[in-house]
Amino acid sequence: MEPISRRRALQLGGLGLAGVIAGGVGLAWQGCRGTRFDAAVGVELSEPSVLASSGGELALELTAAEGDLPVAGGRVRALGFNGGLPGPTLRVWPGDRIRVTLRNRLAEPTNLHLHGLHVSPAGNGDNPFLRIEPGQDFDYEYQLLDTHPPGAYWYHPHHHQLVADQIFGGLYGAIIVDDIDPVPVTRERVLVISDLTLDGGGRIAPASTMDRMLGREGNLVLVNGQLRPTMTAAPGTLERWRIVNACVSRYLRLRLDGQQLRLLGLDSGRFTELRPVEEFVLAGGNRADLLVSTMAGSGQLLALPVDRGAMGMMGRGGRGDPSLPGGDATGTVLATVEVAGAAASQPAPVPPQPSQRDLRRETVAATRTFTLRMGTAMGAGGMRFTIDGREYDPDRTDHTVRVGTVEEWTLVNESPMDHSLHLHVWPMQLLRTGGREVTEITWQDVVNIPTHNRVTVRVAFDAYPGRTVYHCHILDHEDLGMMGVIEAR
Ligand SMILES: [Cu+2]
Repeated sequence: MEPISRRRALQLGGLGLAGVIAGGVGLAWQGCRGTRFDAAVGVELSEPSVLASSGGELALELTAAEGDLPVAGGRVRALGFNGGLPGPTLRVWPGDRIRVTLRNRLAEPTNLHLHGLHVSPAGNGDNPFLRIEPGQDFDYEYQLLDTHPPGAYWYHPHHHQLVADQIFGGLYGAIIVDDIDPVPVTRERVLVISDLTLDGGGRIAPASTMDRMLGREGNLVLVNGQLRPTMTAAPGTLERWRIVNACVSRYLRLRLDGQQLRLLGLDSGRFTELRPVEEFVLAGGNRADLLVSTMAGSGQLLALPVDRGAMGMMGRGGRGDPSLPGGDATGTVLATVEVAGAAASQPAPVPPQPSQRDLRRETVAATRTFTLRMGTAMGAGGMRFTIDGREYDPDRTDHTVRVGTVEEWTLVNESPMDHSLHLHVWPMQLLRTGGREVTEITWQDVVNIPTHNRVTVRVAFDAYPGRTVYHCHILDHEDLGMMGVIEAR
């Protein structure tokens, strides 16, 4: 059977499950693996296994390998950590030491990045320059500060030019840094949201040049590797959902009608005040710490379309082409929520949260501007993805900052589509985005920079001398060169 085109895949994605089953993908899937997608839909949500620290340490092995992994109720030839997609959830406390033996059983080099953790980038820490060859093992070690912010983080490979393929293939997992002062809830869930595209043989489809330029979006959006699972609860409970956007490029505009949603935090740490929301957007790499107050009824967790401005890049003018990422109007059902039965007893109210550090009150030692652009490459026939006019070079240090200082950065997007900026090791406090002042204290480690717009952030380089990277978290763009090197001294 012929592989379906990207356009066709996107159309199928826009039609949702019914379209997939009626279309080429579902039939091919059925023919090759004897499984249909709809057999898996509605199954209760399962969560990755949990590896928790004890006595101040979490020691584990992560084996990256290809295999026939359980995905969407069937078996898919994919990549996984320890045979799972997602890999195990790591649970640690502030002050813990994490020791990971990474075993590379892939056919290509890889490495490991702990996304969002405020840990050293040096040596065998969160070092994106390491290259672990096929068949090799490597011992990573990460020491968390006692003051490390609680929250949801995640891990994934970070070997330049292989990042998007290896994450699209299935290599990711969640990390939870637990709260010293716990939030009283009825239950917690970890929701790792990822997307992938299967070819006619039930394998992960390769990305085309156009996929990479737009930022590939898979035609199946999964929660913990499941397709449209169900979550059940009694009314009157309080659930805490840790949501990770592990998609390579897709932005998630999440909405769940019929339930009361409040954001406890985004990326790392917690807001001083809970933020009631009807919907919120997670760019690739962002995480939400969400409180759900359950109310009787059934509803759907939706990923609504996000216009990343890909159209402008296509030179077609205007937005909303349904054949392009985010162009469909219907969105995708990620999960069903069924709240029924006798009302449960309410947990104690959420206690007031300590104030987060506010860099707006602090002295700025230096200001910098980072400009993200796309341009036509001479002779190469492709598109260049640059920061400050340069493509990534691991041997070049683009910026040097002083440990112990606060800086103000202006992130400028001079291209016809949205990009994001992810800074390793040090989170960023948002000051202004798209001309709008951010009044509440908001810390993120991935920040969206809208097309032809700018964002101002402040960064506290309070610890950790060493070299690391900043890059667009549309990971196809990172692999195409939209990344730079920063050294803290
Ligand atoms: Cu980008």
